[in-house]
Amino acid sequence: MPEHAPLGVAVIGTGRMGADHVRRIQEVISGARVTAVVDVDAERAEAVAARAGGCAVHTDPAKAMASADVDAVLVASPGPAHEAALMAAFAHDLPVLCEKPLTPDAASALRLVEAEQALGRRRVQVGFMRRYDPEYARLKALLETGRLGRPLMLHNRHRNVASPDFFTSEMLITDSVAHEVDVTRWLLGHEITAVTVHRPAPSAGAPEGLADPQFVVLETAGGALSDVEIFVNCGFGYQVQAEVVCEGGTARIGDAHDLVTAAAGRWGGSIAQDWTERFADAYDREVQAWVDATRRGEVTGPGSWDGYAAAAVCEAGTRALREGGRVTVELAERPALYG
Ligand code: NAD
Ligand code: ISE
Repeated sequence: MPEHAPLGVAVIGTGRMGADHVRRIQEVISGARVTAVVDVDAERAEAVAARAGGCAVHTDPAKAMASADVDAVLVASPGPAHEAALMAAFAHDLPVLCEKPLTPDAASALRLVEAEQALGRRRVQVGFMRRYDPEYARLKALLETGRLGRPLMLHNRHRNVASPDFFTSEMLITDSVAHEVDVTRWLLGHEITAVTVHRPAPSAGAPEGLADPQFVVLETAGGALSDVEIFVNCGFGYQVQAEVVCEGGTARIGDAHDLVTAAAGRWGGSIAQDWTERFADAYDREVQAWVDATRRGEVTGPGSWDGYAAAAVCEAGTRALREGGRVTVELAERPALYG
């Protein structure tokens, strides 16, 4: 890639997230352009390419990666397809932004960590976009000052309006709580060592057989506890909130993300309806940071190790959900490549 040329990006998977990332690269951020889109559904890819002003369309990720105008890859296919896409990107020596989860299970995530190590340098940023959300970033910066003292507890609430048809009870953990797993590791600065999952009586608003809501308790190596209310059929809105309780005070985010009005004897605002609205800024900052770092020849942000650690914690979580009780997290040794 010539020094000042925009980064040519192949976007793999043109569903909800992939199409939004294509729009973001073409219309919102700087320093990159979409040179190829890939989807097993050719018609969907064609439609997204047309809306993006035209680019190459493929159904095979490896074919797109072989193109001379593809400098980097954004993976937004479903989790089970990520391992093959990342292995192909490694084979073509291309940097990658991979939507969460890195992969849906710990064994495949560890294979990617090992393959990246064999390359001898980091190539992957994982799409844990909450690290780029201005509210979460302020919370992290405050904790880093040490002004509130040592964090003791982190309380998280994660609510979605409704779950998609294919959602299973395990996916509340692997697809949704995966975000709080990353947030807990990042904010508290320690690995998660054990998981317990409580199952309140399911909501009448949840599909038959879905264990929704769940209450997940994460234990960390530093001794702090992190709890997560996950409720994916709450019906009323998309809410993500976090409160850290420290020795010398508390800090809380996610209460009001919008305009508050007062009129006719009432006050209030609106609640976002999904992640594309609540985390719009975070996705923009995430993709811009990835493009900027890639153009400098660097990899920043959450990486393969973070994706693997989250997968290992989620695996312990799904076992705790199935079998009950407290399940310890089995984590490989952290390779030097990941600091
Ligand atoms: P989606 O089902 O809307 O889109 C997935 C697309 O990938 C579909 O068009 C499908 O045809 C295509 N696809 C399937 N297998 C493929 C393959 N092997 N190669 C190329 N394309 C393939 O899904 P989505 O909601 O856009 O989710 C995509 C990814 O984004 C998932 O990893 C999901 O967990 C993640 N996600 C992240 C967030 C977030 O907040 N960061 C939110 C939603 C989804
Ligand atoms: C979805 O895949 C996401 O990543 C969203 O951020 C999360 O809120 C939702 O629960 C997941 O299904």
